[in-house]
Amino acid sequence: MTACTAVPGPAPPSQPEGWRDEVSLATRPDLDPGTEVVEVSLEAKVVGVEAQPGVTTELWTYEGSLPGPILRGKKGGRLLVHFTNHLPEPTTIHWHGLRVPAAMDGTEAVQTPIAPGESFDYDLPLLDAGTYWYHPHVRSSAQVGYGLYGMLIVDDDTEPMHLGDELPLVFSDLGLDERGVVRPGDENGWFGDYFGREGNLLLINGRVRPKVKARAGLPQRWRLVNAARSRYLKLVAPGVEVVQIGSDGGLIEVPRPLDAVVLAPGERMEVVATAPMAGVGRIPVRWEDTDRFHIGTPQAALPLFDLEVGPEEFVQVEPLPERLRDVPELDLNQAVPRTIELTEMVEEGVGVLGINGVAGSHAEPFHAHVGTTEVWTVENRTGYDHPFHLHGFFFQPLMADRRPWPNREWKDTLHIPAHSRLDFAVTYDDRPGMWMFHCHILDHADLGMMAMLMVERPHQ
Ligand SMILES: [Cu+2]
Repeated sequence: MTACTAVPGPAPPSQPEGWRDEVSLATRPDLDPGTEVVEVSLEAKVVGVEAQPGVTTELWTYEGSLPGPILRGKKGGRLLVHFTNHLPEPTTIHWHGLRVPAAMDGTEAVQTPIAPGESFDYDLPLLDAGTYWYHPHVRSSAQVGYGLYGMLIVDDDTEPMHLGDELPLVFSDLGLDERGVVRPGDENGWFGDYFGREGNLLLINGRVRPKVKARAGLPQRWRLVNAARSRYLKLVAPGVEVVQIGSDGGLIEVPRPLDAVVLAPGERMEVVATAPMAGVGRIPVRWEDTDRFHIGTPQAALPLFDLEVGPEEFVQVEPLPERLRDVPELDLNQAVPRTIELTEMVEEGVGVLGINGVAGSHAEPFHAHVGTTEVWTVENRTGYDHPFHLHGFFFQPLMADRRPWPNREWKDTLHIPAHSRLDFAVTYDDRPGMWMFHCHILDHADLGMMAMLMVERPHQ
């Protein structure tokens, strides 16, 4: 606990010693002596990683670790990343969720991919506190599938309260053959893209079924990222009290109790998880199938990690505040409507995915203006689910009557169920340039469910 008190007394309650050792994530040394700027070097390279006990698998990594190191800065500060590519092919880094200048967004629309042996400096203003992640935006389904992803946290020193002992959790999967060799990123061609490749090995912070210790009754603040290329995450922790406190863009307004954490690829969530007093012992936290194809026969549940609840005595802690944050409601009076359809087509005998009937690779960009607010209607015209991701700007999901969700939050990735539509409102702040939007089942993006949005200053 970080709470300070002048009154001497017993030590504050704490999680068991070494409680998160098995899921620790690498960090990078800060090369800048000041407090405002965090400056790190980051290399992408191929190394052998022991993802399964006793089996070394050659993976594509940031700094040799799976996931990549946790990068961390402060709201109002800057993150400077000196990136070098030692992979066998070009790459970029996209900073998922950060409101960066367009030139720093890491897509091929704004930068030439960084060739093997070359370097690029990413200069990232940190405007919003929250849980983010970084990954390539070149051949992203394959490169993410090979191991390139990491968490990025932006802290807010003015956050009023201690919400729990922090546990960053990066969910991903890995497709390995029987020898432990990673499967080709383009395995099974368009068919693999169409279904979205799901790895057979489920990982939490790069480990198979690690152990996390917990003290009964003492909250843990889980920061969750779904970094899988195509797999949805439904996380079920039986008996554990789980309350959502954050979303893609930082804290939500009011804590929200959950039965399960559901994250589409690309989404983040922060929850406060409290192990129960009763049933001290091992709680298997599991992955469950969301049946994104609506087949009706979900896959069997799989273990993710074990929560080991120790016998320490229960200590009463402060309840969560009733209100976490104010998220301002966007003014929709002058809002411009925009309709986007997620579509599938057949071209030359194979299935192709697209936006408004056009595959991304040959689409003209959409246009929007700085300073305007738009209401997007995203309509999923296919028979399966897609997570819709808009680069560069947070949006506010709306209800069917176009009022905001009652418990407002900022999103950048939104699950759009099959044959359904969702509306959201977005205001373009002054960061003109070329942005992308796409399905975050990265195989679907590669198959064409991707488009560009040119945001221009008026009279430009
Ligand atoms: Cu999709």
